[in-house]
Amino acid sequence: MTQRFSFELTATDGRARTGVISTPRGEIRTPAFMPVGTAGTVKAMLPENVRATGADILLGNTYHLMLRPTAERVARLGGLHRFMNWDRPILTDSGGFQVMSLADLRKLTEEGVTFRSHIDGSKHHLSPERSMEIQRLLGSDIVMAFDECPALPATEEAVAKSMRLSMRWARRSREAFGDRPGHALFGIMQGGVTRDLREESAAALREIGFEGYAIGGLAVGEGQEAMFGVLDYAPGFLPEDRPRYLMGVGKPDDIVGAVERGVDMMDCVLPSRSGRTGQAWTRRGQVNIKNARHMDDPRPLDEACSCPACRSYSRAYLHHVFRAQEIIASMLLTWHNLHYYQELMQGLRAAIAAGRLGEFVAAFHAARAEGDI
Ligand code: PRF
Ligand code: ZN
Repeated sequence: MTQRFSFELTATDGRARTGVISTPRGEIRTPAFMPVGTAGTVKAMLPENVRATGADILLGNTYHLMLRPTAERVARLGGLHRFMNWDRPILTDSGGFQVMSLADLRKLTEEGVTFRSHIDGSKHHLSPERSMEIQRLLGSDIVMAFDECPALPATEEAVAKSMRLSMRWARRSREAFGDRPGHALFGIMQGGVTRDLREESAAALREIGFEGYAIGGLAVGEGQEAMFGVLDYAPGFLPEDRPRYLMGVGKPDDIVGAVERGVDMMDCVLPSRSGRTGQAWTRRGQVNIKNARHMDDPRPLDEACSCPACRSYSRAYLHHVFRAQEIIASMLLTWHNLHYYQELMQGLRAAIAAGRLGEFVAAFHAARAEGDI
């Protein structure tokens, strides 16, 4: 192994950080946004085009891939990187979160969770040990510990009980993961919006020891103000010299607020999913390309954007192909959205490195306040 997993911070501005995660499959510039490739594809995009938007790493899902085509089959075919034609780093989520939101007839015990597939009703089991095995079979570079994310609203007592189960599962995940040079295991903090529980969870994870630490259990319906409230203290409970990953976040303004509060990595289906539903994200906020006001508009989505959708097509064309349900509508809008997200991350990284994050964030909010052209 020529290159082990490592994280180097290169600059900070207030609580915000910029740096580089090094892995045998390449570097991840932080703060990083990870496009979601749930089932072995970032929907509507070729991997080389996802790379062209500026992505250093993709997210894949244990839950979806274990059901179809199965982790064992992916392993026989040479692993997920080769299977999906993406040779850079892949982070895989551990499955528990998706079981709770997607699967049928779930049964949770100390040992793990039994459930039925949302695809064909077949019966399956996940535990810390099985999740580690699946993520190893997939060939994931960054493996997530197996956790439970309680559905909100929940009582503080229920959140505490769930968090403590997740911390026992985190220890079992660490033991089952073993020693795999070049691969990383991240622990996941839980504890809802309760400061003491977040602190207890972080202490438990630090005691076990991980290559990186995720903040889970947020963006589950609590609202941005409550989420930022937790992010005002939670990153500070985690080791400074390890990457911090905020799971499942978010909208562009969530990302900016999280980076200001010391988050290094994020993932979200929003840019890819909303591309397929006709929503574009630009410097000036959200644009719904379905809207009739675009029907005769010869201008690009964003004249300052250098993505293929903005360089070569009008709003009128994007509106037309979306209304006509042409596949190119999903392709172009997804490309634009991923490009916009990665340009935002590059802007945040450069601003932190220059000690000008405050100015950058002020300009970000000012452009959005102007609204769409
Ligand atoms: N745990 C895991 N995956 C997740 C979450 C979590 O809490 C979230 C919460 N936003 C998104 N994805 N394992
Ligand atoms: Zn564009």
